[in-house]
Amino acid sequence: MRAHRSWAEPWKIKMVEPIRMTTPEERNAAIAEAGYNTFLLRADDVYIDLLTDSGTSAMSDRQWAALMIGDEAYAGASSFYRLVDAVRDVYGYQELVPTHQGRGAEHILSQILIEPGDVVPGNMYFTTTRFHQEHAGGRFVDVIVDEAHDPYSLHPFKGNVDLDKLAAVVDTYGAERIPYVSVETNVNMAGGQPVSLANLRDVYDFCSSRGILVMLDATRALENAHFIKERERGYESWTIAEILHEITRWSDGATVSSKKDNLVNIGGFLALRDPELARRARELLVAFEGLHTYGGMSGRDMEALAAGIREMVATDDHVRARIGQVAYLGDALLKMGVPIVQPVGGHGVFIDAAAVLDHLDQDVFPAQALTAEIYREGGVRGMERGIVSAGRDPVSGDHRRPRLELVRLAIPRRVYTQSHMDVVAESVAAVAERRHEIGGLRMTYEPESLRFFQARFEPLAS
Ligand code: P71
Repeated sequence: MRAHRSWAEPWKIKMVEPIRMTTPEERNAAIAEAGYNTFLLRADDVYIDLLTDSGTSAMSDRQWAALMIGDEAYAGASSFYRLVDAVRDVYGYQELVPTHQGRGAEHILSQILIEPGDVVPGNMYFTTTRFHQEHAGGRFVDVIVDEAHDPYSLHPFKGNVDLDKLAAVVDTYGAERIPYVSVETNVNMAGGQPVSLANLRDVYDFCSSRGILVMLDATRALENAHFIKERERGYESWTIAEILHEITRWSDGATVSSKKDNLVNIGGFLALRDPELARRARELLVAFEGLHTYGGMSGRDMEALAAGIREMVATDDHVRARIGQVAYLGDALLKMGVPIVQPVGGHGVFIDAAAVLDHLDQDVFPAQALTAEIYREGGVRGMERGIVSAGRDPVSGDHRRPRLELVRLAIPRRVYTQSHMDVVAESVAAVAERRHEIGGLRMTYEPESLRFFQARFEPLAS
């Protein structure tokens, strides 16, 4: 048997949705109108939409069929119980607190566990996660391995927690000021980089012996499981379903945005082991999200979600093809000489904007400028993941200056073909070729929090 057989997606296409290529003039006008922020573009003006892999997946025929049997009872819908069963079977958590999406779960978790003055260590920040930790009066402290901040380190598990950094945080603040450690699987802001099972186990041992909880952000745990199977010794012959169980085993609970791995367009949940913590979460849930048996989702949302959770682990080929497509785009860009975060991660390709636009200072928003240019070139929509996303320090009010200044091209699941990926690579390469003509931006409108969503910019006079 050959070592590297070629592979293809384990599905075929039954329904298509037309997309339209715009003219350069239309795109110039659209991006100016959007204040050079791709979040403010109309989707109709986008040709290939790689803004996010969140809520943009194509559902299967089974999931669409599941929508039809959604139970819309206000309380105790059968769809809710099917979701509870799916989460128990696939993730192994007994207590399910459904939410409208991931940030709803982060809000509830932060409110039940964080007291003002607390510190929450985590393996790199995520925007909404950190927002809710700060909103509850806590402070996030980054304890990810140094390699995560280096776009070119080939460390196989750049999402790992640095145990020495974690121990130093516990020494400084004391275990009683640390309600939990927040561990994200396949770390988004690092480029979709995995955590190893050995590291998850070490973190859990360290924390549980000090009375500190471990809460996963298991939003992309499936994609993390794929990398464990490929890269961590001892797991080559495990199924993805088995590895996923092993990931969640080393935790006390998890927040999940179901808009990613779970193959639905909306939904999320908080899952816990401790029934008492779950009781407190449900108390808040009814005020902020909805009754504890729907939490912001309709019956059909929960039904499609339950089906998506089972489907994502039904065959290992699903996640292999998904990550294979991401790797295909990454390889194409590398061949064309575009600097990207390596190893290529799970949900998208991250372009090193600081390297492409090395003539620009971080204060003139190189990743924001490059994202806008990539849209102007080929109608491809990406997202800034650099200084704009990092926001300002709540105490000093200065820009936080992340070491990674990236453009993310996130790939929706089961939506685009290999030819779309070729077009994306060609567009990015064309922009990289004329990189010296690309100037910086000035921020003309800055929201107070989560500014990247709605900030507006204009080109600096060159
Ligand atoms: C992504 C998103 C969606 C997003 C969120 C904020 C800014 C821009 C785009 C959402 C995540 C995520 C992780 C690891 C929690 C959430 C929030 N990601 N954790 O990557 O990646 O979930 O969107 O369902 O509320 O485009 P939510």
